[in-house]
Amino acid sequence: MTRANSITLLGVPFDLGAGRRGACGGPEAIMQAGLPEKLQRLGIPWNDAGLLTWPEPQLEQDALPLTALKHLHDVLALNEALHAGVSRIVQQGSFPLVLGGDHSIAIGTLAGLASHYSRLGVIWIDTHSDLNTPDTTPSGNIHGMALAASLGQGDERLTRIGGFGPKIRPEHTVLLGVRDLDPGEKTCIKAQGITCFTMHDIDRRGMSSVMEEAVQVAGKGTDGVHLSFDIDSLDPAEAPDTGTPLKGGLSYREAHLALELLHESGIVTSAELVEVNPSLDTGQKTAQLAVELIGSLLGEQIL
Ligand code: 4U7
Ligand code: MN
Ligand code: MN
Ligand code: MN
Repeated sequence: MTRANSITLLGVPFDLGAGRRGACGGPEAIMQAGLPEKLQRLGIPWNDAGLLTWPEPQLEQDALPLTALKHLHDVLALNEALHAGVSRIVQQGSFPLVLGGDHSIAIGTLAGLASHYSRLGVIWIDTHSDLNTPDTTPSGNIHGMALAASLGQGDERLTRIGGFGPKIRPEHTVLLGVRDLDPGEKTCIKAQGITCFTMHDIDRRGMSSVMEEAVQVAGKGTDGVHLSFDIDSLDPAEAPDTGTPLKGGLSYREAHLALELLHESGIVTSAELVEVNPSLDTGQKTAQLAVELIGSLLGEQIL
């Protein structure tokens, strides 16, 4: 929480960017799991902007072939509204903490932020890189394209949410926790020169060293840094309730350390936590984890 006088929570109950339904229940599950009490205990001034609402899309979904950009019109309508919602929070001098929802909502979050920060750094903690475009996507699910769209790659309707784009630049973008890339995503990371710390890098170097470099890359020459945290970056043993779980993820302790180090760095000016899917029915475990991780990001300490 740098430069902000408070935190503002904004829930985004949206899941049409994902292949599986259910992440729309994420914001309520995270609140129910005790986020208000956590913020209270930390003594951080906070507001609740509630759950975002957005207009029904103008075009019928079935006017589009359900192949390369699934539910495009819903994703567009949601992200235009989210752009405005996040922009308003920054305008008020508050720190936006966006609760998803699937990761396609990052397009609107970044649009709202980039309308205030002209050189925004991004730390994207995720199993995946979300760098697909309509030409490379194996699924057509837009949550797998959110980072690409924000960098200006792919369908123009997605890259120009808020009426402008790109929102961020590859040299200020850091991926961390990556362990599943599609062929087009690998090409994109190399071609664009995006800094990418895979699970292999974290195993070899340790989270502390990797995060130190991530903070340098995202923080150098930028006027704000956004954390986009996909809960599927954790190992499914810790975070089972998510749409695309994959073994070999961050441990509970690595994830906490990452967020503690980000807090210590003092560079983070906004955050979102996405892909908690409570409908997958393993109780509250994943939502509780989300609350604990947010605590670390906001400065909760052992001693
Ligand atoms: B998430 C995937 F093919 N790459 O594009 C795709 F493996 O927001 C997964 O990171 C995307 O959870 C996952 O559909 C998107 C797939
Ligand atoms: Mn993601
Ligand atoms: Mn993911
Ligand atoms: Mn996922």
